Amino acid sequence: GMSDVCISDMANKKSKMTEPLCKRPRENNDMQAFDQLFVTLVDDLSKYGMKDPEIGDAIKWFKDVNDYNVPHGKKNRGLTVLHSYRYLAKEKSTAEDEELACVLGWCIEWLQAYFLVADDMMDGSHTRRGQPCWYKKPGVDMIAINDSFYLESAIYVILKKYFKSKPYYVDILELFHETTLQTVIGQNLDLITAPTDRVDFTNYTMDRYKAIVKWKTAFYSFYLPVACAMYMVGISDPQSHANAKTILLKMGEFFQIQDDYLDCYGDPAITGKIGTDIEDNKCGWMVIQALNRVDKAQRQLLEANYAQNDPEKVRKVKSLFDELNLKQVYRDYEESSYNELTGLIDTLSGSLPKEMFVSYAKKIYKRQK
Ligand code: DMA
Ligand code: MG
Ligand code: MG
Ligand code: MG
Repeated sequence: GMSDVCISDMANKKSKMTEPLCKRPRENNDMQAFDQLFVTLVDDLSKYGMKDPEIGDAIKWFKDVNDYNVPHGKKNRGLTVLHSYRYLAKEKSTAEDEELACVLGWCIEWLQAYFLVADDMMDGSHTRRGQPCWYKKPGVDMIAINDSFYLESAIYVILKKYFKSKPYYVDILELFHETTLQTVIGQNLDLITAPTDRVDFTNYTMDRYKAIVKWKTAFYSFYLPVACAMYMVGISDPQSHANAKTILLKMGEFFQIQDDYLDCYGDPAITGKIGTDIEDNKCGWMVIQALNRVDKAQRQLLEANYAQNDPEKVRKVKSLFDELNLKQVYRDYEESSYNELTGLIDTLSGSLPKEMFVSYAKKIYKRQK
Protein backbone atom coordinates (compact mmCIF):
# COMPACT_ATOMS: atom_id res chain seq x y z
CA GLY A 1 0.00 0.00 0.00
CA MET A 2 0.79 3.30 -0.91
CA SER A 3 -0.46 6.41 0.20
CA ASP A 4 -0.15 9.53 -1.53
CA VAL A 5 -0.41 13.23 -0.97
CA CYS A 6 0.48 16.19 -3.08
CA ILE A 7 2.24 18.11 -0.35
CA SER A 8 6.00 17.95 -0.56
CA ASP A 9 7.95 16.86 2.49
CA MET A 10 11.32 18.09 3.71
CA ALA A 11 13.30 15.16 2.34
CA ASN A 12 11.93 15.65 -1.14
CA LYS A 13 12.53 19.38 -1.08
CA LYS A 14 16.12 18.78 -0.10
CA SER A 15 16.79 16.25 -2.84
CA LYS A 16 15.21 18.56 -5.43
CA MET A 17 17.54 21.37 -4.44
CA THR A 18 20.65 19.26 -4.85
CA GLU A 19 19.49 18.16 -8.28
CA PRO A 20 20.85 19.98 -11.34
CA LEU A 21 18.63 22.96 -12.13
CA CYS A 22 18.10 21.83 -15.69
CA LYS A 23 16.28 18.73 -14.50
CA ARG A 24 13.65 20.51 -12.47
CA PRO A 25 11.51 22.17 -15.15
CA ARG A 26 11.19 18.88 -17.01
CA GLU A 27 9.84 17.16 -13.92
CA ASN A 28 7.31 19.94 -13.40
CA ASN A 29 6.35 19.88 -17.07
CA ASP A 30 5.83 16.14 -16.92
CA MET A 31 3.51 16.52 -13.96
CA GLN A 32 1.64 19.34 -15.69
CA ALA A 33 1.22 17.42 -18.93
CA PHE A 34 0.24 14.32 -16.98
CA ASP A 35 -2.40 16.23 -15.00
CA GLN A 36 -3.78 17.79 -18.16
CA LEU A 37 -4.29 14.38 -19.70
CA PHE A 38 -6.43 13.38 -16.72
CA VAL A 39 -9.05 15.94 -17.73
CA THR A 40 -9.17 14.45 -21.22
CA LEU A 41 -9.51 10.90 -19.92
CA VAL A 42 -12.34 11.79 -17.52
CA ASP A 43 -13.98 13.47 -20.48
CA ASP A 44 -13.57 10.31 -22.58
CA LEU A 45 -15.15 8.30 -19.77
CA SER A 46 -18.05 10.69 -19.41
CA LYS A 47 -18.87 10.09 -23.10
CA TYR A 48 -19.57 6.45 -22.32
CA GLY A 49 -23.28 5.86 -22.77
CA MET A 50 -23.90 9.29 -24.35
CA LYS A 51 -26.61 7.69 -26.49
CA ASP A 52 -28.28 6.42 -23.34
CA PRO A 53 -29.54 9.48 -21.48
CA GLU A 54 -31.27 7.15 -19.01
CA ILE A 55 -27.90 6.42 -17.33
CA GLY A 56 -26.94 10.10 -17.05
CA ASP A 57 -27.21 10.13 -13.24
CA ALA A 58 -24.77 7.20 -12.94
CA ILE A 59 -22.27 8.81 -15.29
CA LYS A 60 -22.50 12.02 -13.26
CA TRP A 61 -21.89 10.08 -10.04
CA PHE A 62 -18.85 8.37 -11.57
CA LYS A 63 -17.35 11.70 -12.59
CA ASP A 64 -17.22 12.56 -8.88
CA VAL A 65 -15.79 9.10 -8.13
CA ASN A 66 -12.99 9.74 -10.63
CA ASP A 67 -12.26 13.30 -9.51
CA TYR A 68 -12.17 12.37 -5.83
CA ASN A 69 -10.22 9.12 -5.99
CA VAL A 70 -7.88 9.12 -8.98
CA PRO A 71 -5.79 12.31 -9.41
CA HIS A 72 -4.68 13.39 -5.91
CA GLY A 73 -1.83 10.97 -5.16
CA LYS A 74 1.91 11.26 -5.66
CA LYS A 75 1.37 9.76 -9.14
CA ASN A 76 4.71 7.95 -8.91
CA ARG A 77 3.36 4.84 -10.60
CA GLY A 78 1.78 6.79 -13.44
CA LEU A 79 4.81 8.96 -14.14
CA THR A 80 7.05 5.89 -13.96
CA VAL A 81 5.53 4.61 -17.20
CA LEU A 82 6.54 7.84 -18.97
CA HIS A 83 10.03 7.84 -17.48
CA SER A 84 10.56 4.15 -18.27
CA TYR A 85 9.37 4.73 -21.81
CA ARG A 86 12.00 7.47 -22.21
CA TYR A 87 14.76 5.31 -20.72
CA LEU A 88 13.85 2.41 -23.02
CA ALA A 89 13.00 4.19 -26.28
CA LYS A 90 16.03 6.50 -25.99
CA GLU A 91 16.45 8.58 -29.17
CA LYS A 92 13.48 6.76 -30.76
CA SER A 93 11.14 8.39 -28.26
CA THR A 94 8.26 10.32 -29.88
CA ALA A 95 5.82 12.87 -28.48
CA GLU A 96 2.93 10.67 -29.55
CA ASP A 97 4.21 7.64 -27.68
CA GLU A 98 5.10 9.74 -24.64
CA GLU A 99 1.44 10.70 -24.54
CA LEU A 100 0.43 7.03 -24.79
CA ALA A 101 2.85 6.18 -21.97
CA CYS A 102 0.98 8.77 -19.89
CA VAL A 103 -2.35 7.16 -20.78
CA LEU A 104 -0.98 3.83 -19.50
CA GLY A 105 0.29 5.68 -16.44
CA TRP A 106 -3.21 6.94 -15.74
CA CYS A 107 -4.60 3.44 -16.17
CA ILE A 108 -2.29 2.37 -13.33
CA GLU A 109 -3.55 5.32 -11.26
CA TRP A 110 -7.10 4.09 -11.94
CA LEU A 111 -6.11 0.58 -10.87
CA GLN A 112 -4.59 2.01 -7.72
CA ALA A 113 -7.75 4.06 -7.02
CA TYR A 114 -9.81 0.88 -7.39
CA PHE A 115 -7.67 -0.97 -4.87
CA LEU A 116 -7.48 1.95 -2.44
CA VAL A 117 -11.23 2.61 -2.30
CA ALA A 118 -11.76 -1.06 -1.40
CA ASP A 119 -8.66 -1.28 0.82
CA ASP A 120 -9.82 1.63 2.95
CA MET A 121 -13.18 -0.03 3.54
CA MET A 122 -11.58 -3.38 4.40
CA ASP A 123 -8.97 -1.74 6.65
CA GLY A 124 -11.51 0.58 8.31
CA SER A 125 -9.33 3.56 7.46
CA HIS A 126 -10.27 7.17 8.10
CA THR A 127 -8.31 9.35 5.69
CA ARG A 128 -6.48 8.98 2.39
CA ARG A 129 -4.39 11.60 0.58
CA GLY A 130 -5.31 14.15 3.21
CA GLN A 131 -9.08 13.83 2.83
CA PRO A 132 -11.73 11.47 4.20
CA CYS A 133 -11.72 8.01 2.61
CA TRP A 134 -14.34 7.85 -0.15
CA TYR A 135 -16.62 5.41 1.73
CA LYS A 136 -16.64 7.85 4.68
CA LYS A 137 -18.25 10.60 2.62
CA PRO A 138 -21.88 11.30 3.49
CA GLY A 139 -24.13 9.53 1.01
CA VAL A 140 -21.43 7.15 -0.23
CA ASP A 141 -20.91 4.38 2.36
CA MET A 142 -21.41 0.91 0.75
CA ILE A 143 -21.92 2.44 -2.70
CA ALA A 144 -18.12 2.69 -2.62
CA ILE A 145 -17.99 -1.08 -3.28
CA ASN A 146 -19.67 -0.58 -6.65
CA ASP A 147 -17.57 2.54 -7.23
CA SER A 148 -14.42 0.47 -6.87
CA PHE A 149 -15.75 -1.89 -9.57
CA TYR A 150 -16.41 1.15 -11.74
CA LEU A 151 -12.84 2.41 -11.28
CA GLU A 152 -11.54 -0.94 -12.48
CA SER A 153 -13.86 -0.98 -15.50
CA ALA A 154 -12.70 2.49 -16.50
CA ILE A 155 -9.21 1.10 -17.19
CA TYR A 156 -10.50 -1.06 -20.02
CA VAL A 157 -12.59 1.70 -21.57
CA ILE A 158 -9.45 3.86 -21.76
CA LEU A 159 -7.20 1.03 -22.99
CA LYS A 160 -9.63 0.19 -25.77
CA LYS A 161 -9.90 3.77 -26.94
CA TYR A 162 -6.15 4.44 -27.10
CA PHE A 163 -4.55 1.04 -27.76
CA LYS A 164 -6.94 -1.19 -29.68
CA SER A 165 -4.96 -0.85 -32.90
CA LYS A 166 -1.53 -1.33 -31.31
CA PRO A 167 0.40 -4.58 -31.77
CA TYR A 168 1.00 -4.71 -28.00
CA TYR A 169 -2.69 -4.27 -27.04
CA VAL A 170 -3.15 -7.89 -25.95
CA ASP A 171 0.14 -7.85 -23.98
CA ILE A 172 -1.08 -4.81 -22.05
CA LEU A 173 -4.56 -6.22 -21.49
CA GLU A 174 -3.15 -9.49 -20.16
CA LEU A 175 -0.69 -7.58 -18.00
CA PHE A 176 -3.45 -5.52 -16.37
CA HIS A 177 -5.62 -8.60 -15.85
CA GLU A 178 -2.81 -10.64 -14.34
CA THR A 179 -1.60 -7.79 -12.13
CA THR A 180 -5.15 -7.28 -10.83
CA LEU A 181 -5.40 -10.96 -9.89
CA GLN A 182 -1.98 -10.85 -8.20
CA THR A 183 -3.04 -7.86 -6.12
CA VAL A 184 -6.37 -9.44 -5.19
CA ILE A 185 -4.46 -12.53 -4.03
CA GLY A 186 -2.11 -10.35 -1.97
CA GLN A 187 -4.99 -8.45 -0.39
CA ASN A 188 -6.56 -11.78 0.53
CA LEU A 189 -3.36 -13.00 2.20
CA ASP A 190 -3.12 -9.67 4.04
CA LEU A 191 -6.70 -9.95 5.30
CA ILE A 192 -6.84 -13.64 6.24
CA THR A 193 -3.54 -13.37 8.11
CA ALA A 194 -5.17 -10.63 10.22
CA PRO A 195 -8.40 -12.11 11.67
CA THR A 196 -10.61 -9.57 13.43
CA ASP A 197 -11.75 -11.86 16.24
CA ARG A 198 -8.51 -13.14 17.82
CA VAL A 199 -4.82 -12.42 18.26
CA ASP A 200 -2.60 -15.27 17.19
CA PHE A 201 0.95 -14.42 16.20
CA THR A 202 2.02 -17.94 15.18
CA ASN A 203 1.78 -17.16 11.43
CA TYR A 204 3.49 -13.76 11.74
CA THR A 205 6.75 -14.77 10.09
CA MET A 206 9.03 -12.87 7.75
CA ASP A 207 8.28 -15.44 5.02
CA ARG A 208 4.55 -14.84 5.31
CA TYR A 209 5.17 -11.10 5.35
CA LYS A 210 7.27 -11.22 2.18
CA ALA A 211 4.56 -13.17 0.40
CA ILE A 212 1.86 -10.68 1.41
CA VAL A 213 3.75 -7.58 0.26
CA LYS A 214 5.04 -9.09 -2.97
CA TRP A 215 1.49 -9.94 -4.05
CA LYS A 216 -0.47 -7.01 -2.63
CA THR A 217 1.97 -4.21 -3.49
CA ALA A 218 5.06 -5.03 -5.50
CA PHE A 219 3.54 -6.36 -8.72
CA TYR A 220 1.16 -3.48 -9.31
CA SER A 221 3.32 -0.70 -7.91
CA PHE A 222 6.71 -1.55 -9.36
CA TYR A 223 6.67 -4.25 -12.02
CA LEU A 224 3.48 -3.05 -13.77
CA PRO A 225 4.65 0.49 -14.72
CA VAL A 226 7.99 -0.67 -16.10
CA ALA A 227 6.45 -3.68 -17.86
CA CYS A 228 3.95 -1.36 -19.60
CA ALA A 229 6.81 0.69 -21.03
CA MET A 230 8.70 -2.47 -22.02
CA TYR A 231 5.74 -3.74 -24.06
CA MET A 232 5.31 -0.32 -25.67
CA VAL A 233 8.84 -0.40 -27.07
CA GLY A 234 8.54 -4.05 -28.10
CA ILE A 235 10.50 -5.70 -25.29
CA SER A 236 8.47 -8.82 -24.63
CA ASP A 237 11.07 -11.58 -24.16
CA PRO A 238 10.55 -13.56 -20.95
CA GLN A 239 14.14 -13.16 -19.74
CA SER A 240 14.09 -9.36 -19.77
CA HIS A 241 10.75 -9.38 -17.99
CA ALA A 242 11.96 -11.91 -15.41
CA ASN A 243 15.06 -9.81 -14.64
CA ALA A 244 13.11 -6.57 -14.37
CA LYS A 245 10.57 -8.35 -12.16
CA THR A 246 13.22 -9.62 -9.74
CA ILE A 247 14.64 -6.12 -9.26
CA LEU A 248 11.25 -4.40 -9.07
CA LEU A 249 9.69 -6.90 -6.67
CA LYS A 250 12.59 -6.28 -4.30
CA MET A 251 11.94 -2.56 -4.60
CA GLY A 252 8.26 -3.17 -3.87
CA GLU A 253 9.09 -5.14 -0.73
CA PHE A 254 11.24 -2.24 0.47
CA PHE A 255 8.42 0.20 -0.35
CA GLN A 256 5.80 -1.72 1.65
CA ILE A 257 8.14 -2.00 4.65
CA GLN A 258 8.38 1.80 4.50
CA ASP A 259 4.58 1.97 4.30
CA ASP A 260 4.30 -0.20 7.43
CA TYR A 261 6.86 1.93 9.26
CA LEU A 262 5.01 5.11 8.25
CA ASP A 263 1.70 3.60 9.40
CA CYS A 264 3.15 3.69 12.91
CA TYR A 265 5.66 6.54 12.87
CA GLY A 266 4.71 8.65 9.83
CA ASP A 267 3.20 12.12 10.15
CA PRO A 268 -0.43 12.00 8.92
CA ALA A 269 -0.03 15.61 7.74
CA ILE A 270 2.63 14.31 5.33
CA THR A 271 1.41 10.78 4.53
CA GLY A 272 -2.19 11.97 4.21
CA LYS A 273 -3.46 8.92 6.11
CA ILE A 274 -3.93 7.87 9.72
CA GLY A 275 -2.40 4.47 10.51
CA THR A 276 -4.64 1.50 11.39
CA ASP A 277 -2.28 -1.50 11.22
CA ILE A 278 -2.16 -2.07 14.99
CA GLU A 279 -5.96 -1.85 15.39
CA ASP A 280 -6.41 -4.10 12.35
CA ASN A 281 -4.20 -6.93 13.68
CA LYS A 282 -2.01 -6.62 10.58
CA CYS A 283 0.92 -8.95 9.99
CA GLY A 284 3.06 -5.89 9.32
CA TRP A 285 6.78 -5.33 9.41
CA MET A 286 6.70 -3.53 12.77
CA VAL A 287 4.99 -6.28 14.74
CA ILE A 288 7.21 -8.95 13.16
CA GLN A 289 10.31 -7.03 14.23
CA ALA A 290 8.81 -6.65 17.69
CA LEU A 291 8.02 -10.37 17.95
CA ASN A 292 11.64 -11.16 17.10
CA ARG A 293 12.80 -9.09 20.07
CA VAL A 294 10.25 -9.44 22.88
CA ASP A 295 10.70 -11.25 26.16
CA LYS A 296 7.82 -13.21 27.66
CA ALA A 297 6.20 -10.28 29.48
CA GLN A 298 6.49 -8.02 26.45
CA ARG A 299 4.88 -10.66 24.25
CA GLN A 300 1.96 -10.87 26.67
CA LEU A 301 1.60 -7.10 26.59
CA LEU A 302 1.55 -7.22 22.80
CA GLU A 303 -1.07 -9.99 22.76
CA ALA A 304 -3.24 -8.08 25.23
CA ASN A 305 -3.14 -4.77 23.36
CA TYR A 306 -2.81 -5.57 19.64
CA ALA A 307 -5.82 -5.70 17.33
CA GLN A 308 -8.17 -3.49 19.32
CA ASN A 309 -9.93 -0.27 18.46
CA ASP A 310 -8.77 1.46 21.61
CA PRO A 311 -6.37 4.42 21.46
CA GLU A 312 -4.94 3.59 24.90
CA LYS A 313 -4.06 0.06 23.79
CA VAL A 314 -2.59 1.32 20.53
CA ARG A 315 -0.47 3.71 22.57
CA LYS A 316 0.81 0.81 24.69
CA VAL A 317 1.81 -1.15 21.58
CA LYS A 318 3.62 1.89 20.18
CA SER A 319 5.54 2.44 23.40
CA LEU A 320 6.63 -1.18 23.29
CA PHE A 321 7.86 -0.57 19.72
CA ASP A 322 9.77 2.46 21.08
CA GLU A 323 11.23 0.39 23.92
CA LEU A 324 12.42 -2.23 21.42
CA ASN A 325 14.13 0.53 19.44
CA LEU A 326 12.31 -0.28 16.22
CA LYS A 327 13.09 3.15 14.74
CA GLN A 328 16.76 2.24 14.73
CA VAL A 329 16.02 -1.27 13.49
CA TYR A 330 14.19 0.34 10.57
CA ARG A 331 17.00 2.80 9.79
CA ASP A 332 19.49 -0.08 9.69
CA TYR A 333 17.18 -2.11 7.51
CA GLU A 334 16.66 0.81 5.11
CA GLU A 335 20.39 1.17 4.64
CA SER A 336 21.14 -2.53 4.11
CA SER A 337 18.13 -3.01 1.86
CA TYR A 338 19.21 -0.13 -0.36
CA ASN A 339 22.61 -1.72 -0.74
CA GLU A 340 21.06 -5.09 -1.52
CA LEU A 341 18.87 -3.46 -4.15
CA THR A 342 21.84 -1.75 -5.79
CA GLY A 343 23.57 -5.13 -5.95
CA LEU A 344 20.55 -6.73 -7.62
CA ILE A 345 20.42 -3.90 -10.15
CA ASP A 346 24.10 -4.41 -10.96
CA THR A 347 23.69 -8.14 -11.56
CA LEU A 348 20.31 -8.29 -13.27
CA SER A 349 19.86 -5.18 -15.42
CA GLY A 350 21.23 -6.97 -18.48
CA SER A 351 20.23 -5.06 -21.60
CA LEU A 352 17.88 -2.80 -19.63
CA PRO A 353 19.24 0.60 -18.53
CA LYS A 354 20.66 0.39 -15.03
CA GLU A 355 20.07 4.12 -14.42
CA MET A 356 16.33 3.56 -14.83
CA PHE A 357 16.21 1.18 -11.86
CA VAL A 358 18.63 3.31 -9.83
CA SER A 359 16.48 6.41 -10.35
CA TYR A 360 13.39 4.58 -9.01
CA ALA A 361 15.31 3.32 -5.99
CA LYS A 362 16.52 6.86 -5.25
CA LYS A 363 12.97 8.20 -5.47
CA ILE A 364 11.67 6.00 -2.66
CA TYR A 365 14.72 5.83 -0.41
CA LYS A 366 14.13 7.86 2.81
CA ARG A 367 10.65 8.86 1.69
CA GLN A 368 8.28 10.27 4.30
CA LYS A 369 5.08 9.85 2.33
C1 DMA B 1 -2.45 -1.74 0.57
O1 DMA B 1 -1.66 -2.01 1.67
C2 DMA B 1 -2.31 -2.54 -0.64
C3 DMA B 1 -3.13 -2.24 -1.67
C4 DMA B 1 -3.23 -3.17 -2.81
C5 DMA B 1 -3.97 -1.03 -1.72
P1 DMA B 1 -2.04 -1.04 2.88
O2 DMA B 1 -3.41 -1.33 3.38
O3 DMA B 1 -0.94 -1.05 3.87
O4 DMA B 1 -2.06 0.39 2.15
P2 DMA B 1 -2.41 1.75 2.89
O5 DMA B 1 -1.41 1.91 4.02
O6 DMA B 1 -2.17 2.80 1.83
O7 DMA B 1 -3.80 1.66 3.35
MG1 MG C 1 -4.92 0.08 3.97
MG1 MG D 1 -4.69 -2.99 3.38
MG1 MG E 1 -0.27 0.63 5.07
